[in-house]
Amino acid sequence: MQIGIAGLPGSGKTTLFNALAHQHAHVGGYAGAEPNLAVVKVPDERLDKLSALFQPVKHTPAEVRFVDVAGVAKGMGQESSAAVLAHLRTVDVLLQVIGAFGSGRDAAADFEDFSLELQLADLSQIEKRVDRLEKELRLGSKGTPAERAAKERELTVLQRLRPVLEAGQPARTVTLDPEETKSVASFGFLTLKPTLVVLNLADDQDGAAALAAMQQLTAEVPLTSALALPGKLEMELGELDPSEREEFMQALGIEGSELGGVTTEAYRLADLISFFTAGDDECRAWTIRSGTNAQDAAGEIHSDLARGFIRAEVIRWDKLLEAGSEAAAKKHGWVRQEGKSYTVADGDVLHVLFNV
Ligand SMILES: Nc1nc2c(ncn2[C@@H]2O[C@H](COP(=O)(O)OP(=O)(O)O)[C@@H](O)[C@H]2O)c(=O)[nH]1
Ligand SMILES: [Mg+2]
Repeated sequence: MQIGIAGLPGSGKTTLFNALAHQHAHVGGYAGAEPNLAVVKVPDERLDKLSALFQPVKHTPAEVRFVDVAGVAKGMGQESSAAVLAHLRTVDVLLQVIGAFGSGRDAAADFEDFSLELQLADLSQIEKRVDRLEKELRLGSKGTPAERAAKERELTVLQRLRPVLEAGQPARTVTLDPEETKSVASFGFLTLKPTLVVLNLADDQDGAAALAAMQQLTAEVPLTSALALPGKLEMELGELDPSEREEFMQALGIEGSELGGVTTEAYRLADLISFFTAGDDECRAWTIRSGTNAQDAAGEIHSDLARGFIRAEVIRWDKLLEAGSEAAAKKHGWVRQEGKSYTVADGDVLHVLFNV
C-alpha cells in the first residue's frame, strides 16, 4: 500500500512522515520539489504468531510506502502545485494533515482550503482531457470502434465528475462502478482517493473537541475519516530507545503511540485486507483489495500461481495456530479446499496448488 501525506505548508507533514516511517527528514524548512519517500514494514501480530510457530527462514511483513510532498497552498500557482501533487497520483490513500497545534488555527477552514486545492488540481486535469476527447471524437477517423467506445466511456465519466468538482465537492462523492473506475484510473484523481484527515495536535493539547468537529465534517464525505495525534511528540518518541521511551511515556502519562491507528485506518479506508502464506521457508503477509478471489490473490504471489491455479487450501490464521501444524489442521478437517472464485477473507492462510 502507498500512503501520500499532503496538506498546507507547515501543517506537520514531514513531522508525521518522520514519526510514521522512522525517518529524519528535515522538518520546518523549505521543502524542495522532491518528495520524501520511505518504506515501512507493517506490524501484524497474526504474522508474528505464525512465524513463532513455523520458525521460517524468512519473515516477511507487508509494506507501506509513505510519500511526503511539499505543502500546497492558495496562490502558489497552478503549475507548481500541480508538480507537487503529481507525486501523489499513484498513492492508495491520502493523509490530509491539518496543523491544530499552536494558537490562531482554524482546522475546519484549513480542511476546506486544502480540499479546494485538490479539487482544482483534479478539475484542471479533467478540463484538459475533456477538451481533447471531444475533439478526437468529433474528428472521428482515429482508432478502432472499440477504442472509440472506450473514449466515449471515459468522456461520460469525466463529464459526471466535472460538475461535482465545479460545485466544490470531491470526486469521491460520485459512485462509480468498477468499469467506470477503471476508465479513469490512470488519472489518479486526488479527490477520488480515500482520505484520512490527521489533526496534528500540540504535545499537551486535548484534541477531543477539535476531533469531534472534524469528524462531523468528514462524516459527510464518502471514504473520509479523521483522527487526531500529537505529531511532534510521536516523532520524538520514535527517536528514543525503548527503555527511554517507556520512562518518557510514564512521565507524560501516555499509554502508547497512536501511529498504528493511522495504518489500520488507511487499510480500512482503502478496503485492503491481508492474507498470509506460511511455511518453514517463509511466513509472509500479502495485501489485497477486499473482494479479491483466490486466483487473483494467488497472482499477487506469482503470476504462475494464477495461470496454473488448481485450488487453494485455506484456513484462518488462528485456527492454524490452534491446530499447531498444517497436518494437524487437516486432520481436524479445518483446511478447506477452495476454487478460483473463492473470495479471500482477511486473515486467511492460503496454500495455492498449481500446475504450469
Ligand atoms: N508544537 C508542534 N509543532 C509542530 C508539530 N508538527 C509540526 N510542528 C512544527 O511545525 C513546523 C513545520 O513542520 P513540518 O513537519 O516541516 O511541516 P510541513 O511543512 O507540513 O512538512 C516545524 O517547525 C515543526 O516543528 C506538532 O505536532 N506540534
Ligand atoms: Mg514538509
